[in-house]
Amino acid sequence: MDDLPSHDVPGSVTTDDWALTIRGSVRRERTFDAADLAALPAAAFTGDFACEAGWVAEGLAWRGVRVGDLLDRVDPTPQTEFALVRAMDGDYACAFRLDRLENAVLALELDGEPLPTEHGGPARLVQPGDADCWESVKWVDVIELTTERPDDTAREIALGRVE
Ligand SMILES: Nc1nc2c(c(=O)[nH]1)N[C@H]1C(S)=C(S)[C@@H](COP(=O)(O)O)O[C@H]1N2
Ligand SMILES: [Mo]
Repeated sequence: MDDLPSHDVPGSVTTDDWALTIRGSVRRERTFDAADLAALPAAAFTGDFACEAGWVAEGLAWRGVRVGDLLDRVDPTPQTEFALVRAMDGDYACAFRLDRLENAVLALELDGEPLPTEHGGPARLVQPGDADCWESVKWVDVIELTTERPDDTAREIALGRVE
């Protein structure tokens, strides 16, 4: 594979006792720890990752769980149409339509190893199809389901770095 460029790990990223919480417009809010996720069916795909800034990392093998499998377990209310995927680095968050997020993978491994913290470990959102680079949220810790499109920051933060 071509390596992903390494970016700094912000100080607010903590991987000890990490868990993912899914909350908002759901009937059964839940927190999944690493063991809970490991017990779910695995989802994997290999693809290239291209950043808006102009670089491409080829042939990355991601493995984790399909987000749709997680959402099934929290029972979203029928009015739920969107989600905000939040990260541990401050205000970074990305909004998705639910039908699109369902097909994304919450990656826990890259190229057969636990996902390195430098690349978003313990958990990073990855999209098997076309996506913008900022939609691949690193250090995911909360998914908030909503009925209206939530405001987000990811695109602005990412493009602010590209200029
Ligand atoms: N939480 C979080 N996720 C993020 C970002 C970020 O700043 N914070 N940057 C995004 C952008 S613009 C890119 S190109 C990739 C970079 O991934 P890498 O650091 O593994 O190369 O992460 C994406 N996910
Ligand atoms: Mo990017």
